[in-house]
Amino acid sequence: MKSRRDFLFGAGAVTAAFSAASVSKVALAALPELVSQTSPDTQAPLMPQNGRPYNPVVTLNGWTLPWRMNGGVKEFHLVAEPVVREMAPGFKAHLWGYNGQSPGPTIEVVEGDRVRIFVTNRLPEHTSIHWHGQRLPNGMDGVGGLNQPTIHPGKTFVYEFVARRPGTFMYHPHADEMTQMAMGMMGFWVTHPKDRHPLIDEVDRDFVFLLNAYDIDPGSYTPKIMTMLDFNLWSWNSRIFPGIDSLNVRWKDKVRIRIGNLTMTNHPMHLHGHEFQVTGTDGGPTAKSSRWPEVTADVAVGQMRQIEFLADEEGDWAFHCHKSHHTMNAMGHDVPTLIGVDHRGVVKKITELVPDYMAMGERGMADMTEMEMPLPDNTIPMMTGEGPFGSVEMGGMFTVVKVRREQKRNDYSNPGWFAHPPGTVAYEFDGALAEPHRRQDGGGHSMPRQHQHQPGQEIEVQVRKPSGHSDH
Ligand SMILES: [Cu+2]
Repeated sequence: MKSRRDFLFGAGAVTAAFSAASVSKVALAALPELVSQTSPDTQAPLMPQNGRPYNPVVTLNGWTLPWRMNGGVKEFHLVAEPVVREMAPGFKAHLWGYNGQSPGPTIEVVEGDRVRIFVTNRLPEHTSIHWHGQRLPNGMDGVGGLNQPTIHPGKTFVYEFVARRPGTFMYHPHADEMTQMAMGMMGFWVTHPKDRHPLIDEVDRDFVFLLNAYDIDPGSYTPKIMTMLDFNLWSWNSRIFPGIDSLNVRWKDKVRIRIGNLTMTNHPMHLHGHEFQVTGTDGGPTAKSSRWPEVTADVAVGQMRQIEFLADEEGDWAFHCHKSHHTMNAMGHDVPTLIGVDHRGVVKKITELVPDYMAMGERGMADMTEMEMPLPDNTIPMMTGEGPFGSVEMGGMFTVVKVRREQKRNDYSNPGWFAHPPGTVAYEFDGALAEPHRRQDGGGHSMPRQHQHQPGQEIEVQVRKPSGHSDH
């Protein structure tokens, strides 16, 4: 666990240097310190040093932005800039983000705080920031052209408002939005309640992350910005499994996970081994009478959901988007299904021309996890991640919630793999298998089969369906 001091002053973690190229000395002196972060590791919660106390959140593979108090106002400094984000070990993407990373740092405040945010634009084009879900004066809402002129490259704008209601929010540009969100510009915002709130429970662990998606061809570094739906990297906080940290909790902890969706499709978020309740949306905490147990909650485009559960089952529990192609990494989708196709003959002919050619998919796709085919530079196999029993065969929007008896309170470190008590792991049956009984009465009693198939005259379906892939 890193202390706040390590977090703020650790080697390489912080860049206080400020390019003076575009800002005058006077303006520079008035700006809060610029804090930047480039490590993709989940940073320790930022314990509040002043202002009203609260229990801070943990941003998955991210961090919380420090602030300074100035005459009773909490001042933050966001810098919109190109960043390099390691999306998984061995795979880096050239994105746009804030303060060194995509997504930008989480902003945490308390209900009733007056907040002033300086936004410096170091992008090659204009931008703005919309504070998604906040009650604020219209001129602070950040829609370029509607509420304010856009922030041109090199300029710094100031947003100021009172964080009026507690809840879970996001920030993102509202200028050239498709490009800037496809490039990774977004961040999380949490407003903690100032007193005990009848609909907001105190929890032991409070995690946040954004769902986001990119279209980066294998071997390249920059997302395609014109993509509308057919993204090929499905990520949480611009990380893809196995680059997504596990959520480490103590047995019997009350756990909250806040999820925001800034992709262009919905994501049914599914937790194994526990039931949770949706306790909040972007509209605020939900009424208790509206809550019911779930194991999957859909998070639609532009929505926030906060889920809560009692972590009362020990183990390593999968937590993922239930759209199965969102747990795969970069791949081409325009390929016919080859399961059951014997293509040994054609493979022999092709390898005479293309020595590296490899047949794929004739027994399913699991072979892909161990395939030895050379990958282009700067990409990642589409399913990967080693578990204690072998490959997990997952990529993208997947991680593990680790529930441990021996985990210390407020200790977020990874406890390693779960040690299963003897006799609690699925095992191989090695007895004799009986021949199955097969029905002999055709289509059943109400609709008896008219003709029996003659041996050798079985119908074989040869239809190939179009395999286009564009809808999510
Ligand atoms: Cu999904």
